[in-house]
Amino acid sequence: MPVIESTPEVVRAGLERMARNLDVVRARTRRPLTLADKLLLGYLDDAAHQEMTPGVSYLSLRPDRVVLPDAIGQVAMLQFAQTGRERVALPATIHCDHLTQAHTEGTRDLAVSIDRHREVYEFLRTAAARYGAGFWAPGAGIAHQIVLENYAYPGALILGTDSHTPNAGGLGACAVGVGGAEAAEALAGLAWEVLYPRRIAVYLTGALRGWTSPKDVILRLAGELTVSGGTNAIIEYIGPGARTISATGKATIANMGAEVGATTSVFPADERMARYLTATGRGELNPLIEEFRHLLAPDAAAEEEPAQHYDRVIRLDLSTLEPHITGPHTPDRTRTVSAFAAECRRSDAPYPLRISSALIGSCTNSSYEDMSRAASVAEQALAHGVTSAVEFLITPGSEQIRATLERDGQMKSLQAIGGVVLANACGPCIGQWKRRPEVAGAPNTIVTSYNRNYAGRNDGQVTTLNFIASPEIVTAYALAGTLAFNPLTDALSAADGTPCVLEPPAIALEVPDDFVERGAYYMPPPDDGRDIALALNPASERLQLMAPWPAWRERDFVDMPVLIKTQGRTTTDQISPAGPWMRFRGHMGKSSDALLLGAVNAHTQETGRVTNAISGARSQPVAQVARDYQTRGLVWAIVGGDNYGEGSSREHAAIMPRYLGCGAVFARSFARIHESNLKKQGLLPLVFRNAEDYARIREGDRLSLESIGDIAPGTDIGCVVQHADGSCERIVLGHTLSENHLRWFRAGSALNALAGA
Ligand code: MIC
Ligand code: SF4
Repeated sequence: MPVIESTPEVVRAGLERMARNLDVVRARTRRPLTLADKLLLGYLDDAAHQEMTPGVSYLSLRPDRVVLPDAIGQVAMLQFAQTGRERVALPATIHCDHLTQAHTEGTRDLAVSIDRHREVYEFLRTAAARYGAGFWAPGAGIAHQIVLENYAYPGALILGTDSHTPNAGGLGACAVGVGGAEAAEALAGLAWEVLYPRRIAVYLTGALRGWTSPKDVILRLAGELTVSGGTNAIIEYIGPGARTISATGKATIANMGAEVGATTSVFPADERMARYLTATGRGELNPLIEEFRHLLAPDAAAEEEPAQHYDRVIRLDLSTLEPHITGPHTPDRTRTVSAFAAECRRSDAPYPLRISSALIGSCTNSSYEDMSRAASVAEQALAHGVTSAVEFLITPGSEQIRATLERDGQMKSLQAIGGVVLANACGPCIGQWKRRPEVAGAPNTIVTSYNRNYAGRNDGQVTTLNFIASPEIVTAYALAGTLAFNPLTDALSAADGTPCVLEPPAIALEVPDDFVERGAYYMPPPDDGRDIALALNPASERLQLMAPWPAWRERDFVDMPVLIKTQGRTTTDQISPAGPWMRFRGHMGKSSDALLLGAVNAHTQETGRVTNAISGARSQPVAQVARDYQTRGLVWAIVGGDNYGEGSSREHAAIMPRYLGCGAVFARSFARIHESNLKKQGLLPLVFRNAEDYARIREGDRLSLESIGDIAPGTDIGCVVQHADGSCERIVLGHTLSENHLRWFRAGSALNALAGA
């Protein structure tokens, strides 16, 4: 059984394997390697024969570990159970983080959540024990933070069933978000397949100062790259500026690479990472990292002349970077806080200026350094008798960091201005947040240090506008209570009525000498778990065993009704909403009722409602219509716009359509993880060759794909669009299906193909 901890023996074996593989790769490529090249090609399953063209070849890799947060981890384990394997083939951990509610405060919320979700936690606990994975109980913290504290190290290749898995890039790991089926296959011992990403270099110079923090690096870049600019690319942060950022600051940047769609983000190994490893009790890895440092940084030639070796180079001087704020509703709508204050002071200011809540922490921003800087702002305010003007909530990323901040006083300062400490969990970041009655349903503004801000994300209310900034900037906004405040220049009113301008936060320690022990939240698996029964009640409404999807019936998809043509951006949050639906993540029948509930119907502009093309009934919930088509034996299609399925690795956004009888998804383009999830579940992701063809699809159209059996890698496929008025036209679709992906499609899913192999 694999050792779960990243022990020096495990790490050495991994790095030595990398070195061997890279020798083979170098002999074949004879070109300087970027860091991303090393971190991926070092893990090749077959370095001697692998095709290696960035942006074109699918790489077959052997990852080091798999991380399974509960939300998608449930489905990953249900799918792993389908593979018939006895034990996981590589180190894996399950984390209970997404389901925890944020209604009152941490201790109470945690107790209620444990009770409410007992059934799911029991399933995950028994699945971990039976199959040989480690189990982190509710209260331990958010998976990404726990991985950083315990498992990540420079050079590791980590898969996680969550789009923010790249957080571990802060410690030099190459960590990639995947769907549950992909994770289940890796756990079953199969190589993991990924499109060899393009390489984007962000060349950093200078050093952060004043109010500016690592968060601003990624907020600024999100504006430049947009939500799809990183698709199928690895962002590599190089240049002297990279070394000036703490490991946890790097983690924030890497975490939010998900917001620009990047496969992952990586940093070269450096002394800041060594410092974090030491503080988290893993200093014994440092000599090893030192020994293999040449594998953990780009070749000098690549760093010296990045334009020659990367597909795109963005230069950023940290010394001149200003604090940014982004939102609402999209992480790439970004500007400096100064420009934002000016925007908000205009007489036609577009947002409610009064802030209803300010939230700091989450998997993205709850490090020792982050919270120390936020606490420094709070302490300045306290000295002037100022406290938070609004509800101020703190979400620690883990129990280890929470307890350490409590021991060292930062938490006390944050509480003294009115901060309420929530559970160490996702809570308000993922719709588990219960708003106060006065803001329930009302248009309102929140500021957070989280990473996502899609409509409805935090509290299920599309009327909530979420603006994202660093924890210290969010704390300053909390004190002012209004968006019209410029934290850099404006004065707060002190208790005695005098004006007080906040100083930039004091320089903070990035790590303490040591962290408080992690507590008794971790359960290693027994040596042999085969006798342990999975806790899964067949009558449960929370969990349901998954049956294999039917294989393709070798019939063309003809006359497919279009279930919905979505308008604008369609995120996984819209295809498969979280909030109250999180409860049903382990039960496909139940969760499918929410299919596309948040998506906007391009024909009617309604959200989550469509016309039934057969019965003509208008304004029906999407899932109801899908079920109707399914009952009539019709295969149906979805039509989407650009970057369809952006956001999370939420596999339900692919499983739910599959469960209800979808055959193909047509879009102008796809987000990486979602496209891969569709393929894994045996669906056809197809892109309009001519982007304008999206506009040709009208309400009531039926789509017929020409000869599915002839689809081959790299070939286009025709489709006849039959309009309701009897006219028809032909459009052409492209795809990225490889021979292997087509095998999954024919078998009904990747897991079916695996079982049949
Ligand atoms: C998110 O941040 O959107 C989530 C919730 O963590 C998702 C995972 C999920 O939906 O289960 C993600 O990032 O992949
Ligand atoms: Fe949890 Fe939010 Fe982080 Fe996703 S982004 S893992 S929901 S804290």
